Amino acid sequence: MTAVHPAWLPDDLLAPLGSRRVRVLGAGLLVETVRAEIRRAVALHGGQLVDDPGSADVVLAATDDDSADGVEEYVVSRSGGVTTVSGAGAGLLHGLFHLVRLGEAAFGPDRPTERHAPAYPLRMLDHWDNVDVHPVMGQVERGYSGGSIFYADGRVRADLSRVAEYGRLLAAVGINRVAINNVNVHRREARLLTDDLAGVARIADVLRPWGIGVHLSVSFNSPVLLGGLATADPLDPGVQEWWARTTARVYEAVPDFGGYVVKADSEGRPGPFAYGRDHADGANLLARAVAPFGGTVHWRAFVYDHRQDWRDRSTDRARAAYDHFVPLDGRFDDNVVLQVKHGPMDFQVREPLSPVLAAMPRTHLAVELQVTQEYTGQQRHVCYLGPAWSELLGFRLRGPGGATVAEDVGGVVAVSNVGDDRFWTGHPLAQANLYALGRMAWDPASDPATVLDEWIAMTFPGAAPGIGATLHRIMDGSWRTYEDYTAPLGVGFMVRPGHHYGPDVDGYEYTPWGTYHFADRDGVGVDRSVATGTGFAGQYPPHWAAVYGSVTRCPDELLLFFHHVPYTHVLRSGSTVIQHVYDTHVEGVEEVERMVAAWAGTEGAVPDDVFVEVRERLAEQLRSAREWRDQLCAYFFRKSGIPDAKGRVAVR
Ligand code: GCV
Repeated sequence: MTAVHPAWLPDDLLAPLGSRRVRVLGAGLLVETVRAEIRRAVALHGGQLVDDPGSADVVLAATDDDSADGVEEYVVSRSGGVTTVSGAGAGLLHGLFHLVRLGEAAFGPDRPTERHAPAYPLRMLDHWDNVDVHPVMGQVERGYSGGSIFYADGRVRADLSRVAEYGRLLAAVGINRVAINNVNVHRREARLLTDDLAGVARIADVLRPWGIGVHLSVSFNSPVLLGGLATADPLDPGVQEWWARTTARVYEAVPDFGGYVVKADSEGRPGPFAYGRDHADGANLLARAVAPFGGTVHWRAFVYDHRQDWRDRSTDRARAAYDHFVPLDGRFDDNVVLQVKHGPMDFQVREPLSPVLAAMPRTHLAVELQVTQEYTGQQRHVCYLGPAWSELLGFRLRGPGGATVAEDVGGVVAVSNVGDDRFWTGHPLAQANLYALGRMAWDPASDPATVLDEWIAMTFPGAAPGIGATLHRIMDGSWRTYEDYTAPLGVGFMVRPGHHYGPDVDGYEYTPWGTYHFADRDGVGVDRSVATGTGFAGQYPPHWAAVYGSVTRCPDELLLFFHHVPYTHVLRSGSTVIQHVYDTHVEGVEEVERMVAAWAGTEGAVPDDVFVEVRERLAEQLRSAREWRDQLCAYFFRKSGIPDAKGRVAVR
């Protein structure tokens, strides 16, 4: 078996630190992790772990006793030829990885003192891993990187060394929590809460030294499913007592357990609606069970009617989260975090921001992102998502001059893209998305292009000159390229139902899951204006309600999300809708052709295994992009009867 890929922590990267004389001061679990990292680095690169204060080139000093809950900030300074990092708790660990990132630059001339602190205490990954292999979804739901790193053969893995390596990678980018099972909690996975606590505790033991806390997704129906109760009604004293008792046992096994993640009344999962209760009743039930132990409940706002009738034009999936949750603002307990998908739909390549993110000032909110590329090429396509996340985290949902989304929320949660694949993420370049997620959750104002360069420099430290620029060229614009050759102008969901890979313009159009484009012979798009449509545009604060509600002011990239327009409608760009479809699809494929050619030029300059793996995946990306182009262009030509003004698109 080939060794697991080191991702952004290859041994070579430790050379600047590992070749020096390093002193580590302090005691405790996380300081021991720092010491072990230094031992590893100096053993590889000829340096030394020293005790003598006079002989150290580098000092890593714990400023307080450490704990996973501790303050995470750190300070780096350089004077008199000595680089010093100090931090309490996980801060020292983050500071260590900051030195690794800086490389030789950390040991140059004296530097001004730098202070670093995360934007949020909550920087979390949700794993959609099943303990068993699900007959339809496989072991990792929407996973494109092999099986689970946590479970094998129907139980928590006996050998968790891969999880320890994962913890190290996550600590190096600043992630501090993971939820270790699928939010779609099936019967077997539900039992993690009760029968398999020893396994959960072992995972927590392995991640704790990396400053990472463990959370569990639980079924709202657990009292019935696991406890044999007749009801899971949140207002039933027996149910409350069951959760309190069960939770106390969890904390006995895992004293620093993070809390529960819940998907309720969503896509068939059980929830409070069955008992005539609302989501605040449901969330507070669990919040009160974890509160005595300092735990948190992550309650997902992904609630919509997945059994709607496509003939009914008044039901709009986009409205659902706001309609369900905004009236509950102020009713959630203090240890509830409402976890809101970034868009009102479902992780499409382009969506507006969810209006919920600006509408619940009395509720703790976290924005949920998707690192796993369900709708963005399933890790067969290069699609670097840093620019998309940067755009949405920096978006001023309350209007110009208002707070950014990053300022409005209290944390970032993202669905992980990792599996037991040798490269961790299937596509080797998809590692950059996990890296960027961690870095941007730490500092949402990070420039995604800089983060990309950082990832390239760390992952390919020995690459020949110029290779970094080539990789940058391939990856930096790849999200917009993906958008170009797939669904146009914000319309979304033109994917094959079920697995969601590849084009199918009408795939979801007549299903119970929602209706997405309403294309007919005259035009395309969903009217979500207040005046004539579903009214969704009116859920935004006044500035964006006015912009999105206006067919002339709405940004091009979201036009079809908010309006139904003729194919001849002239966009703000000056192009017509139909010509835009042709242009972006033709140009998107041309861009993928350039990506393929650029990658060919890296042969011999990046490791062979990475070269071959990426080359094969790019070949599939090109095939798939052409398929998207041909289907989309043919579909809209047939609907509109208007040919490509530039004559490039075949009339089929
Ligand atoms: C875990 C989408 C995905 C589902 C996922 C769901 C969710 O609908 O296709 O696989 O379920 O989102 O976020 O809960």
